[in-house]
Amino acid sequence: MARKFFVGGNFKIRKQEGLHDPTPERHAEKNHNTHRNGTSASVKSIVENLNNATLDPSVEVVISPPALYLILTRELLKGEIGVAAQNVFDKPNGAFTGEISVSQLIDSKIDWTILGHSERRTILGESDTTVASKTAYAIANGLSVMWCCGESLEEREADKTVEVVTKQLDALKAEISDWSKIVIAYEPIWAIGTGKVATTQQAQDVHAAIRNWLKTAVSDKAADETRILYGGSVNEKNCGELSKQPDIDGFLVGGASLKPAFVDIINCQQ
Ligand code: G2H
Repeated sequence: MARKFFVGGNFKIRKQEGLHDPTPERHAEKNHNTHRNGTSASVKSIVENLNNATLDPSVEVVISPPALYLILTRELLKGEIGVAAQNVFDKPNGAFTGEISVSQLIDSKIDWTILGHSERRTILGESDTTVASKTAYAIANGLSVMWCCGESLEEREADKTVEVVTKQLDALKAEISDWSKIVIAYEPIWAIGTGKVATTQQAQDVHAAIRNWLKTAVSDKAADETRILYGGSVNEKNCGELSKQPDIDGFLVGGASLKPAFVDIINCQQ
Protein backbone atom coordinates (compact mmCIF):
# COMPACT_ATOMS: atom_id res chain seq x y z
CA MET A 1 0.00 0.00 0.00
CA ALA A 2 1.32 3.44 -0.93
CA ARG A 3 1.99 5.52 2.14
CA LYS A 4 0.52 9.02 2.02
CA PHE A 5 3.28 11.62 2.39
CA PHE A 6 2.93 13.45 5.72
CA VAL A 7 4.24 16.84 6.82
CA GLY A 8 3.88 17.94 10.44
CA GLY A 9 4.66 21.40 11.75
CA ASN A 10 5.85 21.58 15.34
CA PHE A 11 5.68 25.21 16.44
CA LYS A 12 7.07 24.42 19.90
CA ILE A 13 6.58 27.78 21.72
CA ARG A 14 8.46 29.82 19.19
CA LYS A 15 7.61 32.97 17.27
CA GLN A 16 7.09 32.97 13.53
CA GLU A 17 9.40 34.69 11.11
CA GLY A 18 9.04 36.41 7.78
CA LEU A 19 5.35 36.01 7.10
CA HIS A 20 3.74 38.62 4.90
CA ASP A 21 1.29 40.88 6.73
CA PRO A 22 -1.71 41.35 4.48
CA THR A 23 -3.19 44.43 6.15
CA PRO A 24 -1.84 47.47 8.02
CA GLU A 25 -3.93 46.37 11.03
CA ARG A 26 -2.34 42.95 11.03
CA HIS A 27 1.09 44.51 10.57
CA ALA A 28 0.51 46.69 13.61
CA GLU A 29 -0.87 43.77 15.58
CA LYS A 30 2.10 41.60 14.63
CA ASN A 31 4.62 44.31 15.38
CA HIS A 32 3.12 44.51 18.81
CA ASN A 33 3.40 40.79 19.37
CA THR A 34 5.99 39.35 17.07
CA HIS A 35 9.01 39.53 19.32
CA ARG A 36 7.36 37.36 21.91
CA ASN A 37 7.26 33.66 21.33
CA GLY A 38 4.09 31.98 20.11
CA THR A 39 1.47 34.72 20.30
CA SER A 40 -2.12 34.52 19.04
CA ALA A 41 -1.11 37.02 16.34
CA SER A 42 1.74 34.84 15.15
CA VAL A 43 -0.43 31.72 15.11
CA LYS A 44 -3.16 33.55 13.17
CA SER A 45 -0.58 34.71 10.67
CA ILE A 46 0.73 31.17 10.07
CA VAL A 47 -2.80 29.80 9.74
CA GLU A 48 -3.75 32.53 7.28
CA ASN A 49 -0.69 31.73 5.19
CA LEU A 50 -1.62 28.03 5.06
CA ASN A 51 -5.28 28.74 4.34
CA ASN A 52 -4.31 30.91 1.37
CA ALA A 53 -1.67 28.57 -0.05
CA THR A 54 -2.15 25.95 -2.73
CA LEU A 55 -1.07 22.73 -1.05
CA ASP A 56 -0.31 19.41 -2.72
CA PRO A 57 -3.55 17.46 -2.12
CA SER A 58 -1.65 14.18 -1.94
CA VAL A 59 0.10 15.30 1.27
CA GLU A 60 -1.37 15.00 4.77
CA VAL A 61 -0.56 18.13 6.77
CA VAL A 62 -0.89 18.51 10.54
CA ILE A 63 0.28 21.53 12.53
CA SER A 64 1.01 21.66 16.22
CA PRO A 65 0.72 25.06 17.90
CA PRO A 66 1.28 25.65 21.62
CA ALA A 67 -1.58 24.25 23.74
CA LEU A 68 -3.14 27.64 24.44
CA TYR A 69 -3.71 28.19 20.72
CA LEU A 70 -5.04 24.76 19.74
CA ILE A 71 -8.71 25.78 19.71
CA LEU A 72 -8.01 29.08 17.95
CA THR A 73 -6.02 27.20 15.32
CA ARG A 74 -8.73 24.56 14.83
CA GLU A 75 -11.39 27.25 14.46
CA LEU A 76 -9.44 29.28 11.89
CA LEU A 77 -7.61 26.58 9.91
CA LYS A 78 -9.15 24.95 6.86
CA GLY A 79 -10.58 21.54 7.66
CA GLU A 80 -8.28 19.44 5.50
CA ILE A 81 -5.28 20.38 7.66
CA GLY A 82 -5.05 18.55 10.98
CA VAL A 83 -4.16 20.04 14.35
CA ALA A 84 -1.98 18.33 16.97
CA ALA A 85 -1.18 18.96 20.61
CA GLN A 86 2.51 18.83 21.52
CA ASN A 87 1.85 16.59 24.51
CA VAL A 88 -1.03 14.92 26.35
CA PHE A 89 -1.54 13.16 29.69
CA ASP A 90 -2.11 9.42 30.06
CA LYS A 91 -4.96 9.51 32.59
CA PRO A 92 -8.66 10.31 32.26
CA ASN A 93 -10.11 13.63 33.46
CA GLY A 94 -9.48 14.02 37.16
CA ALA A 95 -7.35 15.72 39.79
CA PHE A 96 -4.23 16.31 37.66
CA THR A 97 -3.33 19.98 37.98
CA GLY A 98 -1.78 21.45 34.89
CA GLU A 99 -2.37 18.55 32.51
CA ILE A 100 -4.56 18.32 29.41
CA SER A 101 -6.53 15.11 28.84
CA VAL A 102 -7.12 13.14 25.67
CA SER A 103 -10.89 13.58 25.99
CA GLN A 104 -10.46 17.36 26.25
CA LEU A 105 -8.47 17.34 23.01
CA ILE A 106 -11.11 15.19 21.29
CA ASP A 107 -13.84 17.51 22.64
CA SER A 108 -11.94 20.44 21.10
CA LYS A 109 -11.67 18.65 17.74
CA ILE A 110 -7.93 18.14 18.06
CA ASP A 111 -7.28 14.74 16.48
CA TRP A 112 -3.52 14.43 16.85
CA THR A 113 -0.75 14.77 19.39
CA ILE A 114 3.03 14.70 19.24
CA LEU A 115 4.51 12.45 21.93
CA GLY A 116 8.06 11.66 22.99
CA HIS A 117 9.69 14.68 21.40
CA SER A 118 13.33 14.72 22.55
CA GLU A 119 12.79 18.09 24.23
CA ARG A 120 10.24 16.42 26.50
CA ARG A 121 12.45 13.38 26.99
CA THR A 122 15.57 15.39 27.87
CA ILE A 123 14.21 18.58 29.47
CA LEU A 124 11.02 17.23 31.09
CA GLY A 125 12.51 13.84 31.95
CA GLU A 126 10.00 11.65 30.09
CA SER A 127 11.25 8.06 29.94
CA ASP A 128 10.68 5.55 27.15
CA THR A 129 8.05 3.96 29.40
CA THR A 130 6.23 7.23 30.09
CA VAL A 131 6.14 8.05 26.39
CA ALA A 132 4.87 4.56 25.57
CA SER A 133 2.16 4.80 28.23
CA LYS A 134 0.99 8.18 26.92
CA THR A 135 0.97 6.86 23.37
CA ALA A 136 -1.07 3.80 24.32
CA TYR A 137 -3.60 5.88 26.22
CA ALA A 138 -3.88 8.44 23.43
CA ILE A 139 -4.53 5.95 20.63
CA ALA A 140 -6.87 3.82 22.75
CA ASN A 141 -8.97 6.93 23.31
CA GLY A 142 -9.18 8.25 19.78
CA LEU A 143 -6.10 10.34 19.03
CA SER A 144 -3.50 9.77 16.34
CA VAL A 145 0.10 10.18 17.45
CA MET A 146 3.31 11.53 15.95
CA TRP A 147 5.65 9.43 18.08
CA CYS A 148 9.24 10.71 18.18
CA CYS A 149 12.49 8.86 18.67
CA GLY A 150 16.15 9.57 18.07
CA GLU A 151 19.67 9.46 19.43
CA SER A 152 22.01 12.04 20.97
CA LEU A 153 25.29 13.06 19.34
CA GLU A 154 27.19 11.02 21.91
CA GLU A 155 25.12 7.94 21.08
CA ARG A 156 25.61 8.43 17.34
CA GLU A 157 29.36 8.82 17.78
CA ALA A 158 29.39 5.63 19.83
CA ASP A 159 27.63 3.91 16.91
CA LYS A 160 24.55 3.27 19.08
CA THR A 161 21.90 4.95 16.93
CA VAL A 162 19.97 1.83 15.96
CA GLU A 163 20.33 0.39 19.47
CA VAL A 164 18.84 3.53 21.04
CA VAL A 165 15.97 3.78 18.56
CA THR A 166 15.26 0.05 18.92
CA LYS A 167 15.06 0.42 22.71
CA GLN A 168 12.57 3.29 22.30
CA LEU A 169 10.53 1.22 19.81
CA ASP A 170 10.61 -1.86 22.06
CA ALA A 171 9.18 0.20 24.94
CA LEU A 172 6.38 1.37 22.66
CA LYS A 173 5.64 -2.14 21.40
CA ALA A 174 5.26 -3.34 24.99
CA GLU A 175 2.26 -0.99 25.34
CA ILE A 176 0.51 -1.00 21.97
CA SER A 177 -0.76 -3.40 19.35
CA ASP A 178 -2.58 -1.01 16.98
CA TRP A 179 0.01 0.77 14.80
CA SER A 180 -2.54 2.29 12.39
CA LYS A 181 -2.80 5.53 14.37
CA ILE A 182 0.92 6.06 14.79
CA VAL A 183 3.30 8.04 12.62
CA ILE A 184 6.92 7.56 13.65
CA ALA A 185 9.18 10.62 13.59
CA TYR A 186 12.90 9.90 13.61
CA GLU A 187 14.59 13.01 14.95
CA PRO A 188 18.33 12.79 15.73
CA ILE A 189 18.76 15.10 18.72
CA TRP A 190 21.97 16.57 17.32
CA ALA A 191 20.07 17.79 14.25
CA ILE A 192 17.21 19.50 16.09
CA GLY A 193 17.20 23.26 15.77
CA THR A 194 20.95 23.22 15.11
CA GLY A 195 20.97 23.65 11.35
CA LYS A 196 22.88 20.33 11.17
CA VAL A 197 20.56 18.18 9.12
CA ALA A 198 21.37 14.47 8.91
CA THR A 199 22.72 13.54 5.51
CA THR A 200 20.20 11.95 3.19
CA GLN A 201 22.01 8.63 3.62
CA GLN A 202 22.15 8.89 7.43
CA ALA A 203 18.42 9.54 7.57
CA GLN A 204 17.54 6.82 5.04
CA ASP A 205 19.70 4.26 6.89
CA VAL A 206 17.90 4.82 10.20
CA HIS A 207 14.49 4.90 8.52
CA ALA A 208 15.28 1.56 6.85
CA ALA A 209 16.33 0.14 10.22
CA ILE A 210 13.04 1.32 11.77
CA ARG A 211 11.06 -0.24 8.92
CA ASN A 212 12.99 -3.46 9.32
CA TRP A 213 12.21 -3.41 13.05
CA LEU A 214 8.49 -2.97 12.24
CA LYS A 215 8.67 -5.95 9.90
CA THR A 216 10.40 -8.28 12.31
CA ALA A 217 8.95 -7.08 15.64
CA VAL A 218 5.40 -6.17 14.56
CA SER A 219 4.17 -7.27 11.12
CA ASP A 220 4.63 -6.91 7.36
CA LYS A 221 1.50 -4.75 7.37
CA ALA A 222 2.90 -2.33 9.96
CA ALA A 223 6.18 -2.14 8.01
CA ASP A 224 4.33 -1.44 4.75
CA GLU A 225 1.83 1.07 6.12
CA THR A 226 3.48 3.02 8.94
CA ARG A 227 4.73 6.44 7.89
CA ILE A 228 8.26 7.25 9.10
CA LEU A 229 9.04 10.98 9.16
CA TYR A 230 12.40 12.67 9.36
CA GLY A 231 12.78 15.64 11.72
CA GLY A 232 15.74 17.86 12.50
CA SER A 233 16.51 21.14 10.70
CA VAL A 234 14.33 20.30 7.69
CA ASN A 235 13.95 23.29 5.39
CA GLU A 236 12.84 24.16 1.88
CA LYS A 237 16.33 23.48 0.54
CA ASN A 238 17.04 20.03 1.98
CA CYS A 239 13.52 18.54 1.88
CA GLY A 240 13.58 17.59 -1.83
CA GLU A 241 16.45 15.10 -1.63
CA LEU A 242 15.27 13.68 1.68
CA SER A 243 11.77 13.14 0.28
CA LYS A 244 13.11 10.95 -2.53
CA GLN A 245 14.42 8.30 -0.13
CA PRO A 246 12.38 5.11 -0.16
CA ASP A 247 11.83 4.99 3.60
CA ILE A 248 11.25 8.70 4.24
CA ASP A 249 7.49 9.29 4.20
CA GLY A 250 7.48 12.92 5.24
CA PHE A 251 8.80 15.36 7.80
CA LEU A 252 8.26 16.77 11.24
CA VAL A 253 9.34 20.36 10.77
CA GLY A 254 10.17 22.74 13.61
CA GLY A 255 11.66 26.15 12.88
CA ALA A 256 10.78 26.13 9.19
CA SER A 257 7.10 25.42 9.93
CA LEU A 258 6.86 28.99 11.26
CA LYS A 259 7.95 30.47 7.94
CA PRO A 260 6.21 30.86 4.59
CA ALA A 261 8.67 28.26 3.24
CA PHE A 262 6.68 25.60 5.13
CA VAL A 263 4.42 25.58 2.07
CA ASP A 264 7.43 24.70 -0.13
CA ILE A 265 8.23 21.79 2.18
CA ILE A 266 4.64 20.53 1.96
CA ASN A 267 4.84 20.81 -1.83
CA CYS A 268 8.36 19.40 -2.15
CA GLN A 269 7.28 16.41 -4.23
CA GLN A 270 5.66 18.48 -6.99
C1 G2H B 1 12.86 18.76 15.55
C2 G2H B 1 12.18 19.68 14.65
C3 G2H B 1 10.69 19.59 14.86
P1 G2H B 1 13.66 21.75 13.88
O1 G2H B 1 12.52 19.05 16.88
O2 G2H B 1 10.22 18.56 15.63
O3 G2H B 1 12.63 20.99 14.90
O4 G2H B 1 13.10 21.53 12.50
O5 G2H B 1 13.62 23.18 14.31
O6 G2H B 1 15.00 21.12 14.04
